[in-house]
Amino acid sequence: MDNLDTVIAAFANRLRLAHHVAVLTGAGISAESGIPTFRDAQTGLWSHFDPEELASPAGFARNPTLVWRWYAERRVKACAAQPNPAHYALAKLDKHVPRLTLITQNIDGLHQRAGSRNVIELHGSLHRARCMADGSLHTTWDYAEELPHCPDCGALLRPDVVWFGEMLPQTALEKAWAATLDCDIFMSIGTSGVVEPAASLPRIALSRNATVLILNLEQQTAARPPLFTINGKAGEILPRIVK
Ligand code: BV8
Repeated sequence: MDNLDTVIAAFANRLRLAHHVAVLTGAGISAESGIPTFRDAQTGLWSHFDPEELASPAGFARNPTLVWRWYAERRVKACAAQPNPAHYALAKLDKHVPRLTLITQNIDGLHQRAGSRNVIELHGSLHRARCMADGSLHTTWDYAEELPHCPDCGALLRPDVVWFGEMLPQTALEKAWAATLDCDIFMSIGTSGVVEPAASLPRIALSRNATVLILNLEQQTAARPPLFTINGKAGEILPRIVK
């Protein structure tokens, strides 16, 4: 376990020389905004159900009302939440480096509300619904309806998120891969690195000798360049890295 200040200073020095920074975020970056992560035992979303139950096509087909109720509840929580210092630090970093590609697994929209632009949403968004008939996207729908329907054709709407067993949006995935292959610094923030294909991105960056930071609550704090790992809260650590 290395000294936290030393590891932060060493990584920040490399960040100052970066040409292209790629950032992958997961549920952990929104934890300090009060949004539960997936794997937190006491509050994790998955502590109440199996992902196949709700976040899957089969789960939706089995019980669309239950699934819509779950996403509607999460959308209300995301709207009520505020971006935290971690989101703002990444929005600020975007102005400090020549190029930054922000890739998120999150569907809460907090990066955009913190001012980040061109956010690559690998797993979709709570703030969009998709028509099951023609695939049209909708950013508003009748929130009072337990089973919302397309205002244009009347077909059932589904949340515009990627469920388990579903392909990720091709364009988003290609942009994420391209940034991972091109970047000289890759920052993985607040993700357990369980869900593929997002989980492979830091490994791909490391295999190409990019400097990689992994920041979550499981890592040991250590500087083993080009790999830096920090055990800490994103809302506390990122503002110290992005001065
Ligand atoms: C795919 C949207 C190709 C929905 C999500 C069998 C059949 C089919 C596929 C598979 C299969 N077996 C495996 C797979 C692949 C599967 C997968 O990876 N499964 C896992 C469970 C093993 N992947 C897929 O299905 C993907 N599609 O592969 O398509 C395909 C197609 C057909 C057949 C074969 C292949 C689609 C995956 C996308 C699923 N949708 N979200 C919704 O949100 O409801 S995933 C969802 O879970 C999130 O988006 C996120 O990606 C993931 C949760 O991960 P994290 O974000 O990391 O959150 P987690 O709670 O795990 O960790 C939190 C972290 O934060 C921790 O590390 C913690 O320490 C840290 N933390 C906490 N607080 C803080 C903090 N860090 C810093 N500061 C803090 N304060």
